[in-house]
Amino acid sequence: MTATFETRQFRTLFISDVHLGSKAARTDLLLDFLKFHEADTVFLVGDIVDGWRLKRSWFWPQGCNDVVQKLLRKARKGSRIVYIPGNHDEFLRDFPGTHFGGIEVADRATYEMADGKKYLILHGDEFDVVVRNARLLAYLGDWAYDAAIVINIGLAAIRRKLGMPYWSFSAWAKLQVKHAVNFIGEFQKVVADEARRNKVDGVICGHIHHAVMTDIDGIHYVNTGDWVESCTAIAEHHDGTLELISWQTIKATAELHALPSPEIKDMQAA
Ligand SMILES: [Mn+2]
Repeated sequence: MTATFETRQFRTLFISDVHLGSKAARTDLLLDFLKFHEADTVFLVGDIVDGWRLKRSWFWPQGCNDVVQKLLRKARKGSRIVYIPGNHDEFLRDFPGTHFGGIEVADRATYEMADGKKYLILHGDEFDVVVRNARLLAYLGDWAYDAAIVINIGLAAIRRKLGMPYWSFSAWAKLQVKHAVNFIGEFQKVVADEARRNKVDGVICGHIHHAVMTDIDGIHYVNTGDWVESCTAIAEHHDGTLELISWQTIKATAELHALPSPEIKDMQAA
């Protein structure tokens, strides 16, 4: 049985890590989410399309088209849609500032919420190298940190030209199960540091498939999560308040309540 929902209207929606083209993408849930959630602006915070997976073997079921159509339709109906590429859809990084079908492509963005607070919006993979080599870089200092980020971006571009896949943080962190929590904490700290350096109040990113809204030393760190496992998004209300929406949980709960009660079932059976 399908539960029905009231459509919710937001100022902004933030979605990342859909991985269209990978078998794990929950296009059914995302379509459903997009149906019941409207916004003036939609930020796609990277890894929407899994270019690396598609390169290995083409997998593009109807659900993927439906998601793309739904987003293009939102753009046609007047939503501003900004696509910030991640490491899995880095083919789009060659096209910053371009538009396709009403969707803007940008490397990263600074965005002001309705309450005047400024947020840095980025995917987050550029900090992988710092997370992996945190101790070494802390020892070497600021110059090494900056150099490491530049080298990481350069190497990723070369690997991309050579057709080599990007190293995946989330896959790697999962392999290091025992330490995964530390890696996530380190990633969050590094991204919050970047926000601080950019003199903004907060940061919204994706990449590590770990949705959360938390304060890290005075910076509001927000992660959109993913549509592979957790099926989460961040929404900004018209007063600037942010909400973490766990669509999978909301849907499961609603469907549980939508089930006919045992008495009704008995009556139907009779
Ligand atoms: Mn990523």
